[in-house]
Amino acid sequence: MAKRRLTQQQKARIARIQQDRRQRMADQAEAALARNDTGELGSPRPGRVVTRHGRNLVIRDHGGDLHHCLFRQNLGEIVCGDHVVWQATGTAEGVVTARLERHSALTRPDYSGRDKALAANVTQLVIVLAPEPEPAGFLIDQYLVAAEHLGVTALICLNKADLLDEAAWEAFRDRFAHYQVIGYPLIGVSAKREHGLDPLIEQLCGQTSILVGQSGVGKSSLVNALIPDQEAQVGRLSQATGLGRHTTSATTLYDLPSGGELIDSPGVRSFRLGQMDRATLEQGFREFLPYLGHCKFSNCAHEDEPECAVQTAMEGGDIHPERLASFLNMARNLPKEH
Ligand SMILES: Nc1nc2c(ncn2[C@@H]2O[C@H](COP(=O)(O)OP(=O)(O)O)[C@@H](O)[C@H]2O)c(=O)[nH]1
Ligand SMILES: [Mg+2]
Ligand SMILES: [Zn+2]
Repeated sequence: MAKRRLTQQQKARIARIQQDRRQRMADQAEAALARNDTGELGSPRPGRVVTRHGRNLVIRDHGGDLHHCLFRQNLGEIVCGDHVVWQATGTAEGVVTARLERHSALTRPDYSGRDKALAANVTQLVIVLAPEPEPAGFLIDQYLVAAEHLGVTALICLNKADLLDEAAWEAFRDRFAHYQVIGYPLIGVSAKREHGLDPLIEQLCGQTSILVGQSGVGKSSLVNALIPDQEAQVGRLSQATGLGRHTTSATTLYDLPSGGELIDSPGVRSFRLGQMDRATLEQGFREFLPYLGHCKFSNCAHEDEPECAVQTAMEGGDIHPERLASFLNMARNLPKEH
């Protein structure tokens, strides 16, 4: 598709239309909430946030039915994946009256640099890598530290197997084999050819997963391959809200046909490690755990101190040199401790 250049005038017009639409939806939400103040509410029911658009939520009940709900600002941020309590109203919209505790929250910086929740109750990060674009330095370890910090499982998906011949693919895979040794599954696929997806589908079963990785590695292509009925699911969502299909650009929880859920989020590209201290960073390297606290110096930086248990483990082959290099690199970038 040829990229059409929009004139300033056209851009302004589009911005105005979008602003009007947002305002209209906010007004509708306010009006509905006002009606509910005087009306009868149904009994409280549990639900899961499938997607959110402004103050509008699509809530899935335990039976799998979708409900258009609104929420008041005093409940705080409510995001895709949150577990909530909602109540039916006389009108088409329900009202969310409570947000349940989150087990995990993926965050990203907002326009002012503050961390803002992107998706809640994710249980697994799928780190997607490909031969092209070449995997960036320490990114994989940053995602793994984030996963450990969040308390969620992680697996590594190597995509674009079709780009390489067998020997080259084996060589590419070998570069990451040490992750499998420390318990992170390594799964090779081709999203384009839809090859090798079964072991991945198996790992996604029973989890709420989100795909992370550099731009261009094939996350969107994988989502398409894994959720063949994505269009139909989106159709049901826009029907439930009456908000139209522009809701599809929002972070959305999809059902996987063989079980499990996949969150597709345009914001995930700016997902980042939150602020953390040195101890938390150390805990993020799971194979370091048996050695922590065994160095000669209690404040050992694991760089070149004598009798460093981590360095010794590396020399003995129990810690991969690249992982230690990653750790040292990330440790140098920590904010200074006082
Ligand atoms: N050869 C090949 N190309 C792929 C594969 N998966 C994705 N691509 C291509 O890689 C590019 C980026 O894919 P996309 O899904 O948009 O990546 P994203 O930025 O991570 O969402 C597109 O041109 C895709 O067609 C694959 O398995 N094999
Ligand atoms: Mg994409
Ligand atoms: Zn040490």
